[in-house]
Amino acid sequence: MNNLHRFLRRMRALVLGLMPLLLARFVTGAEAPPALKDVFKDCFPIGTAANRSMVMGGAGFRRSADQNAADIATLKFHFNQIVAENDMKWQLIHPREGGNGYEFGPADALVDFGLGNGMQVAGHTLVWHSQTPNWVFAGTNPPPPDATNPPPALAAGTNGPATNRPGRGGFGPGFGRYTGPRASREELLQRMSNHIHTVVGRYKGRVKVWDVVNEALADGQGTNVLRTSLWSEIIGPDFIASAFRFAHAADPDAILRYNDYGLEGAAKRKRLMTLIRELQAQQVPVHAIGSQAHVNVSTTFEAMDQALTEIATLGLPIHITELDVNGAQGGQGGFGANVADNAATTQGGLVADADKRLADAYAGIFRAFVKHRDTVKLITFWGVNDAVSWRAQGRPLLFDGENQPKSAFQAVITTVGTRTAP
Ligand code: 9MR
Repeated sequence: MNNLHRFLRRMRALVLGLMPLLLARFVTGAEAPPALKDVFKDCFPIGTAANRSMVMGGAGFRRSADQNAADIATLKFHFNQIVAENDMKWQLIHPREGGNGYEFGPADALVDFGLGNGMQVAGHTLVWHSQTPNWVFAGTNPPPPDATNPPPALAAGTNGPATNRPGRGGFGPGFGRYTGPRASREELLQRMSNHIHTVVGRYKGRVKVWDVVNEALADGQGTNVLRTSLWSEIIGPDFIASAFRFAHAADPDAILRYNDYGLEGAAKRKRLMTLIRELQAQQVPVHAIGSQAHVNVSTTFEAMDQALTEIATLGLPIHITELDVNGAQGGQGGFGANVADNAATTQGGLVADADKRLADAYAGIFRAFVKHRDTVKLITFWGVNDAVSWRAQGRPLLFDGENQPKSAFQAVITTVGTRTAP
């Protein structure tokens, strides 16, 4: 009997001692996952958009303080590049006119957090039709007699009458449909110059890459190259060239990106090629193409391969800037990323077999990134996990709301093995 008791006591101690290990294995299903940044270290940095609470701590939008702490741990473990999801947009960093009109706190915190954790930092975004306060476009003085408003058209800009007029949400929630007296071309260029010099100048040498102009291309099947916006209407199509020249003057060492969505589609890509070739012909300092890649679970290796192959002919590095893969039924029709359309593209529930579809799509997409690793110089996800994603209902990321890696995570890390000699 004593022997039996001794044996049972020993067994109990053994089981209790092994419990943490057994539990860890049971909970995670395997050993701790490898860090994405390590898996792809020979290919490209792996980054993410981050929100304010992740770099400042505390509770976040839709997240308790504990959940936010877990999000931060995932961010630090897996990613070696970071960009502010919102805090460098004009509306947030420069809400009021004038030198005292800036709010740098959250952007400063993001840059400090990124550099403090050994991450590369990107800046998003300097000039965009959305999330720009009305004061930027408002005329404060009557235009001088020689003001050019409206301006001359770009020679090869091929912009006919507008087909992409700002409509519902055209300039972003709460900042749209500015209908008051407009600034002159000169006045708006001056504001753009002040903004870019101040923001880029502040982070010079620390923010290495900037989205200088965001989403200037038209959508749809029309013939216009550019979207009609207050920028294009007041300054003219050359607002793009001016923005890049200002940014280059503010930090000659920064990598300057043109950033847009939907480049997986032929019509949008054609517009990109036209725009960038024209900027190149004019010696405008565009250094990289930012392809947002807000794609969906129907996206194939072939589609991504073709897009990257064509974009690469511009001779510039490609950065994947806002990657997510929408699993919602409403999002399977295209690659758009207008904020105003987001409700529709996340409706209808998830597609059937969503987890597997997501894993298959990510595998194909990453296989294409790895194949094009000589051109694709950066991959940035648009959020750390599904819970904080702008498309949360489409469950578009590699980690679930508990920061557990999904099967898409496993699918992605296996693609690194598809590297072949160039
Ligand atoms: O994810 C961003 C969301 O939190 C904001 O409400 C929205 C408007 O500022 O912008 C989202 O990010 C967009 C990015 O800045 C530009 N490309 C499309 C992204 C998704 O809308």
